[in-house]
Amino acid sequence: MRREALKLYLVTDPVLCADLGVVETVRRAVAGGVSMVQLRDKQATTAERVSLARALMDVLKGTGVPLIVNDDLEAAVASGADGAHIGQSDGSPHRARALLGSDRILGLSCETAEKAAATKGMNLDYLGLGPVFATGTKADHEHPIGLAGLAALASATDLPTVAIGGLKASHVHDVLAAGTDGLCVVSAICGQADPQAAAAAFYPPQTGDAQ
Ligand code: TZP
Ligand code: MG
Repeated sequence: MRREALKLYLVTDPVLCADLGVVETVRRAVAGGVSMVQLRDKQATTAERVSLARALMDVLKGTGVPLIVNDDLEAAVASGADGAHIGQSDGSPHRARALLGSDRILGLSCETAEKAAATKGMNLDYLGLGPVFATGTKADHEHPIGLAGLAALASATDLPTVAIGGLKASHVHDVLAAGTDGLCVVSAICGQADPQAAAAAFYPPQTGDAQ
């Protein structure tokens, strides 16, 4: 995968997206510059995830924005999504890679530098690092690592990395300066009245940029 795909990684939340819906939220957020999308729905069945993933792939067609499915390897494969993301307690990355095949993207969450360093040889495409800050979006999240912790985790791996947890547009500079490739967000875009503007706020055009 391209490292640049991690610049602004949107993780969907069906509750926060209830007003517009997940599909419309993604459509607008991608128009605002989201570079990768993860379908995350803890309550859905595999069949429901497959169906939503297919609807999202329709919206993403031609944009070059990859679709990743959280946790559910079966749904990732059955839907034809671009990859899957797993956490430390979601089974072995080796098994996930075997199920996904070599062409799909596989990401893993890491909360400590030890876990990030231990990913060598796991055949992963990227690591999700965090939570950087405390967040109400994930009830059972690990202790926040802060920006200094983020820098320590990022330097423990050569893999592309994306930071997650309590991140807003105002954090872009600090998170990239910590050595990561981008920001992964839920509530900064999901549930916002204007997801396109919310996404565009992360990387506003610089003066002199071509329009
Ligand atoms: N994993 C670690 S923190 C988190 C996940 C899924 C939630 C991040 O949500 P938000 O709203 O961007 O803080
Ligand atoms: Mg998980």
